[in-house]
Amino acid sequence: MARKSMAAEPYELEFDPTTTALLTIDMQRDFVMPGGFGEALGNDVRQLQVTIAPTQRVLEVARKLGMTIIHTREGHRPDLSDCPPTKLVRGKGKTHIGDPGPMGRILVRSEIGHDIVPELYPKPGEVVVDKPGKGAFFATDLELILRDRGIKTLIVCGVTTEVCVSTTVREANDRGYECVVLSDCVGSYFPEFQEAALAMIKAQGGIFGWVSDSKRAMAALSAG
Ligand code: TIU
Repeated sequence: MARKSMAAEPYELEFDPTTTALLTIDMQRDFVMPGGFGEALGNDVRQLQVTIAPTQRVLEVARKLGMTIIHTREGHRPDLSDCPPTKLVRGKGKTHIGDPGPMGRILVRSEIGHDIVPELYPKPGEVVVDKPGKGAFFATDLELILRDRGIKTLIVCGVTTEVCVSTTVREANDRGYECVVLSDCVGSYFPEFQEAALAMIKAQGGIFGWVSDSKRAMAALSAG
C-alpha cells in the first residue's frame, strides 16, 4: 500500500497503513460510565463520552483498510495479585479497585465495567491487551505483538489523555514508534489537562509525537 500523509501538528505525518496500528486505550465502561473506577476517583465521567462517536468513525475506516487494531483495557486479576497495594489505597476514597459496583467489581477483569463500551467493541481478529498499569507496554505483550506485525506507527485514541494515553505514548516513543494522537478521540476529566497533555506531545518539534484529529486522520486514511 502506498504511503500516506496525515495533516497534523507539528508537521505532516508520513505513514504506511500496512505498518500502522489503531490503538484505542481503555475505552471501558469503568472510565466512561457512572459507577466505575473513574467515578470512584471523584470524576464526572460524562466528559469522556464525547470521544466515542469520532473514535467509532476512525475505527470503521481502519477496519475497512484491514489495518491492525489494538484495544487496551486497564484492570486486574480477580484476586488483585497484580494490583500494587499503593494503587489499591491511593486517593483514600470510599470505593476501591475490586469493590462491588453497579457494573461489577471495579476494574476487575471479566466484569461488565471492565469491558469495552459496545460502540467500540473489538471484532474478531482485533487484539485486546489487558494491562495492570497506566502504560500499555508495562507488564504486557504489546511490544511483542507490534514487532511481530512490523508496526511502526500508532494512531492513538482513548482515555484519559493525560494518564493512560500520555503514559502509553511516552512508552511507545521511547521504543521507536511514531505516535499520532487524535485530539477529539482522546478525553480527559479535566479540560485544562486535555489541552496541556496534547500541547506536551507536539511541543519541541514533536517531542513525543504528533497531534491530529478524526477528520484529518480519516481524510489521510481514505486518500488514494
Ligand atoms: N484516572 C485517570 O484519569 N485515568 C486512569 O486511571 N486510567 C486511564 O487513563 N485509562
